[in-house]
Amino acid sequence: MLTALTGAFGDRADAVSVAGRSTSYEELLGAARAVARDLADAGTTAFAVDAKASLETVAAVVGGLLAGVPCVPLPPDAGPAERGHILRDSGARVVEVDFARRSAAGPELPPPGSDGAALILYTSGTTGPPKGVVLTGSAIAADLDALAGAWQWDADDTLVHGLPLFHVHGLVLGVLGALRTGSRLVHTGRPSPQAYAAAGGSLYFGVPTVWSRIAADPGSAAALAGARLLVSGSAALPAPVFRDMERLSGHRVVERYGMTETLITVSGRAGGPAHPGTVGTPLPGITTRIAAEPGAEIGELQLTGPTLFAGYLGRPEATAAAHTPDGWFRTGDIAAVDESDGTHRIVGRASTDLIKSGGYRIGAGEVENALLDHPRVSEAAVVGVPDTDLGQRIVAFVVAQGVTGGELTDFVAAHLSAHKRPREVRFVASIPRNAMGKPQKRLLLEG
Ligand code: MLC
Ligand code: AMP
Repeated sequence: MLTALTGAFGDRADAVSVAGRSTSYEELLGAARAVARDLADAGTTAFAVDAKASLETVAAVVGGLLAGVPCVPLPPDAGPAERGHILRDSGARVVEVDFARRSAAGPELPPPGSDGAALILYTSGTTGPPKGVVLTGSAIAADLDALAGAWQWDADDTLVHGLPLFHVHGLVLGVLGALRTGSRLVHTGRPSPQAYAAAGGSLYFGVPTVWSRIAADPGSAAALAGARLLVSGSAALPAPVFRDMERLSGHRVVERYGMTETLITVSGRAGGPAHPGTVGTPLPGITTRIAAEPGAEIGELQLTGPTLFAGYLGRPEATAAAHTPDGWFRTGDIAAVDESDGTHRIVGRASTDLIKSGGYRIGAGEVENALLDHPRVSEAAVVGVPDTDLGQRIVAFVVAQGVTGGELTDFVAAHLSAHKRPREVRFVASIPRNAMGKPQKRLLLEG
């Protein structure tokens, strides 16, 4: 998977640059070997790293791949509830990396075809705490090769992004993709419009919130005119943002669709058509189908292919429930396919209890449980409300006394992580429920 580290593309002092610090492939390999050696010596079976945007995080992930030990990247601001759950559930040992420690020798690159768990990424479902998604090296390699083909992504590129390093977008595509294609990587630390504009890259990744903020800053958008390809994903790119980016930068942003469990499966192509509201066609090796009611054109998107996860860690029932009896993965997304050219359109999600805010996937149930842990809260219902900046923003309806909305927001941010905090708290006398006791969230929103 780590073709760049084999010397296939030569070396340079600034091969990988993260939040203002640069390193060569040789130095990165040395630091990763030191991590790999420690993992092997300690007999570690899974390890966790505080996944700040840093060279240490890159070295840790690469070290895990060298040692064949799965890495669990922790959101760096995860509070005690989220962090404790992830560490207990995965059994991972927290490892600290000193990038200055280098090892000349160590476990060599694993032979092609070795197929253990490479990453365990925690992601939210509609209820309960996040589940560990087990991704193998071969699934990741298959996805990156398919994307390199679709985007004509190679060692002549400079990839720029500023996305978090504990999810598929920033870590798998944004770091491992660069190390497999040999493209230079510039991680901007934060994904600000000014940092993207200053980076001088050829290939840019962003979630829609990032593109929307760039489109609102015409100077930064215009500075991307010299790039080769701008790619959006992790949530739907609003049509006005697509059009503003085209007007300001001359680029029609290419959209691609994916999930933690499936990696990226559907995408537009470099040089191919790009239309707002569409996510392109399946990547080579991926087969999709729409499970629609008779006569309907939209339905659940289901898929198969070599990029799919190996299961939810320790949860065979949840893994089984995520598949159809004939073995297709159920995405939970509602989609439509244009019969003339196979272009896919993501129309929405089957469940309103999975929220996408700023490209982060957040389970309503997880935020509700955190709110209910507050001694002053007796009932809570959490929804995603349309938001021009974030796609959806988290709104919490609570029955509570003697506490302010700000205090509840801070409570969730501190216990889970900042991006799971409600952006708005509404106090209500009661939560409307159906006969089963399930909150009727639509009534709350209409009220
Ligand atoms: C504010 N902050 C608080 C707070 N209020 N912290 C604690 N308590 C409070 N009450 C702080 C935050 O910590 C942060 O600090 C700052 O305010 C800004 O908050 P934010 O929510 O982080 O920033 P925001 O501007 O809303 O973020 C927008 C964003 C972010 C686009 C930068 O949403 C983002 O990075 N999204 C990317 C998500 C992603 O990569 N998803 C991919 C999933 S994979 P500080 O100091 O930290 O700034 C996937 C597959 C696929 O979906 O298809 O790709
Ligand atoms: P995650 O597991 O965080 O990767 O979130 C996956 C979800 O993000 C998918 O199930 C979709 O709902 C959503 N998603 C990803 N890419 C797109 C896209 N291009 N358009 C619409 N939704 C998307």
